Amino acid sequence: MLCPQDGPTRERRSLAGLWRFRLDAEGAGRTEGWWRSPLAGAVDIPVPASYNDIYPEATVRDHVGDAWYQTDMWVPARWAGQRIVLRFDAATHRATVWVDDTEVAEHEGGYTPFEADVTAHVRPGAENRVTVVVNNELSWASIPPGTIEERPDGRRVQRYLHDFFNYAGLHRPVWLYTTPPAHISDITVTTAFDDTTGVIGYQVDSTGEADSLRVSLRDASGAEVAAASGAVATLRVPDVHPWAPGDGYLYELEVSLLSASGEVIDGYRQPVGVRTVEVRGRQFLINGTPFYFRGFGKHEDAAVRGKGHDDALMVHDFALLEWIGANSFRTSHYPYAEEVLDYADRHGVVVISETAAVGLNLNIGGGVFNSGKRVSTYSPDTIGEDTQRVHLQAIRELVARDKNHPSVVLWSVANEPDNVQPEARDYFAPLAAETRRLDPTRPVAYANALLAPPDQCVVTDLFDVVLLNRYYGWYFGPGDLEAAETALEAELRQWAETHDKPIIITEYGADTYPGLRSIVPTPWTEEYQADLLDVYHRVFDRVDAVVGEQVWNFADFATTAGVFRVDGNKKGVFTRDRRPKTAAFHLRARWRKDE
Ligand code: BDP
Repeated sequence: MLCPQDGPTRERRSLAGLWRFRLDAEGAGRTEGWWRSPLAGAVDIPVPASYNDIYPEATVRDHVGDAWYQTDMWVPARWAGQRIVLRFDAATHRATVWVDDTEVAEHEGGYTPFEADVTAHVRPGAENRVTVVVNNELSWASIPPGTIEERPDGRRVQRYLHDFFNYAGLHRPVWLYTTPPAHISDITVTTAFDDTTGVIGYQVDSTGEADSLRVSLRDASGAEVAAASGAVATLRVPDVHPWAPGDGYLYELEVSLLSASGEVIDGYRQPVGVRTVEVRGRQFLINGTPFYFRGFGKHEDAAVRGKGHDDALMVHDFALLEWIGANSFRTSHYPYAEEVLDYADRHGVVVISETAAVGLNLNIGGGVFNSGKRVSTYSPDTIGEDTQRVHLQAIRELVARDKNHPSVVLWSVANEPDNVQPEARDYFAPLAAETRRLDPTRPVAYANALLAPPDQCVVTDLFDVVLLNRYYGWYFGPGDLEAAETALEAELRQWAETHDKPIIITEYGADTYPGLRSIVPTPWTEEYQADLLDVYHRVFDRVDAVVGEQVWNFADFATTAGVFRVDGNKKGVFTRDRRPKTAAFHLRARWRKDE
């Protein structure tokens, strides 16, 4: 799926700013037709942002149900004759959109874009009303899943099994943009090497009347290095400059749709990073060279804006990743804004791109394990066919959006699902197969929780890489780092012996209250977090199959209230406002030791 872009044949307008907003817990707006007129009783709401923390009422923060957004947009008169598209980069978790009185789009899934051709519904040279109803309810048929508890006093409370706050709203930019009626609708690029020559395959999909198609590949200085014609072809670039970790070198593929007289009907510029990814035995290779992941699981999370995309925060976070010596991160636990992937592409940061399938496990709730007997996760009334159908669609939309990003080297189809019950195989086999069918160029994985050691997990063989989230010394044996070291090493060796696959530790860490200090090992102190990371690192360095370490978490983040959480999850190496804890300096010393 192509991002909106400005260019000689295309123009885009951001609809960022203050919109009108009204909560609708009763769902009255759908029956009363609130899209038909200016929203009554509306307040201002910023777009993009989560709405939850903007106003100081618990009814806003904990709202369950519909929330209405509305704005008026001027469509330039000069756009007459163009194809006009309304695009939402994200509406969490589902939305219906109207332009004036006409419904133009409906979308399920809170972290991938959707758009509608609104040419027939807007009036160029006039003001048009856009109304969006965003719904944040989680169910067994949503990704992530959840349930709603009806309280005797009439309140509806959203319950979920993941450990981050259920922020909702229009989290990412909204665009109105044009393409010519005949236009380029999609581009797929694959890259390989033939010795030092880059081999770039492309496929262009287009819609409407055109005579021919031309592509030109330019290097970073703007010089043409290869050209071809036709919708599908291969380009060869001698002495190619590869995209590599730490070297975000990008070429630009300019695609032009031409008329019979050679006039450009539509043009699109697609950045291209030439790199390969391969899993060979217990190694993860980028451009044929073993790669070791250093970094974090992150969240899109900050004060006030919640999960709202913010360029200032994004650039700052990347600057901190560089400061600390990280070369990678996982988009735990949902696809991040595409701006983040563009930035990672341009700066050579490696990304594990994850779907929003988190909490598919009735035996863990937000990192906290059920005690006693295991319950059944997969059933017709819980994680079942409906969940799987929505999950498959989430994978399709993720691959469609991220397939051309060189920074993305691995798909993670889920975080900590129940992978012990036999039904897990039936659930995951089609997901792994579909991900591979959609993208044969990248390995596929899922993040495994401690409940499933290698002899009990029934799905590891379906995937290419073992991703492990481990909490020895925290949830298991809190305070006992010696026991943690022994147990971690024993388990990692067991994985390495059972499976000939690389292992990335995608989570390890400890909640840490900034400023709490202690001489003796004491959970929640800054020293304990730093010591725990040091212990894990010693073990990683002793087990060859470990090809990566991603600390949980980059920064403290908001989550559901509970006795295990002090104003959010505090496993951040940085606080929520991005101040370093002691562990940050330990990581920096390790990750930048060769500099
Ligand atoms: C893991 C989850 C992650 C949690 C973390 C924790 O993958 O989302 O935030 O535990 O408990 O189980 O901090």
